Amino acid sequence: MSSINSGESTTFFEDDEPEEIAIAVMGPTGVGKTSFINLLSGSGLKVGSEMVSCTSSVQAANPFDFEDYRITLIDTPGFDDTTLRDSDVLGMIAAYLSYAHGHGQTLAGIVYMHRILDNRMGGISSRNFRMFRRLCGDNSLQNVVIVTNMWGQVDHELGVARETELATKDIFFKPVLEKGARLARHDRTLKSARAIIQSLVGKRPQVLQIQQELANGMDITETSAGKELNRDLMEQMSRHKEEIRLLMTQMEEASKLRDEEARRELSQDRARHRAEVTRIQLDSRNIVAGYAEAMMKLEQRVKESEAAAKIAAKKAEEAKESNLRFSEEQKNAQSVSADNAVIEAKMGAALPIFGFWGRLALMLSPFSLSWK
Ligand SMILES: Nc1nc2c(ncn2[C@@H]2O[C@H](COP(=O)(O)OP(=O)(O)OP(=O)(O)O)[C@@H](O)[C@H]2O)c(=O)[nH]1
Ligand SMILES: [Mg+2]
Repeated sequence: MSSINSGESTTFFEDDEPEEIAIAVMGPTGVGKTSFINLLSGSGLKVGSEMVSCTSSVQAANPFDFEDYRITLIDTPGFDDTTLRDSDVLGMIAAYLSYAHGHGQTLAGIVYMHRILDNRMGGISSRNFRMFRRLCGDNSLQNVVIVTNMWGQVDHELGVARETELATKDIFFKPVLEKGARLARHDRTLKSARAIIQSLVGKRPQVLQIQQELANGMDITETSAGKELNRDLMEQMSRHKEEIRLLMTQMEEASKLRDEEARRELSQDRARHRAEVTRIQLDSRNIVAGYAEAMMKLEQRVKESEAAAKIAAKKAEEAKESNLRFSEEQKNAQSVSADNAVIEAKMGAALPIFGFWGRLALMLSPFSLSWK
């Protein structure tokens, strides 16, 4: 602890307390975001397989100390999740960021993950990256590291050639690298993960475009990310509609030729595309509601956690007092409920200790499996 003596009074400040910062991790589903976060923070957030999406909400890992900082890593679901609608993913990310900004908090950095084993920036990768660009805007790119991983799964020379392509082509990462983002490799070791974090700590936190837009009173559909999602959904829909038109022409021909089997197969195909059109329509209509619902749930859960923490702390205090009063036998009988109260009270005790990000992580953690 240091002190400043101003003559009349002495002000003490905690210069040995780590500075609290938050870093978000984004990228397509299954790219290794949660694994990266667990490695650094020692958390046990659930990791998925390559086939099925795993992280279904914005969740924060246990804060960990790194040099002079206490870091909270924020895990996010990817767009094109196999179980969530894109509108819900946008809603959850936007709500979390907007809530933080509303409380005067900004991210110190963002890690965007990309699998080097993907032989090109396919549909899912480029959609996620476009959404990421719209969420961040240009001003916060200084605080972005694009991380390539899964190097062990490609021939090294091929990986290096892909990395060069990603860094030098306009359709890939070149435009963001020119505006201050950096490219780094992660080889699944703690050393490389820490080097990535090292390059972000100490950066001046920046307001992201989506935070600024929502703070300016924009509706989520008016934000760049909201517009991009809608545009993308409409594009997907017109592709399906085009397919449906084509299939209908082919069905007519099959009917003329009395080829019943071909007609049935084409009809099944058409039903599949029609189902996709309905799904996309619902997703598009859900953009406003998805955000509103995520924000409402987040605020409600923070409120509930704060209230529960207060009650739990009081209960634990009471249990402690009554334990002291009762005989040894009575004390034993009470110990189970007292233990429960003590566990619950840990949250009550911890809430005032952590800073904003740690508190938010703690408050949402009992509920973080899903916001739905
Ligand atoms: N080879 C290799 N596999 C990895 C790496 N990181 C993660 N994986 C594997 O990739 C799969 C997905 O990892 P997750 O960490 O769940 O990926 P995620 O991005 O959080 O996925 P979602 O939560 O679905 O968005 C798991 O089987 C991991 O074991 C890596 O650096 N190298
Ligand atoms: Mg995950």
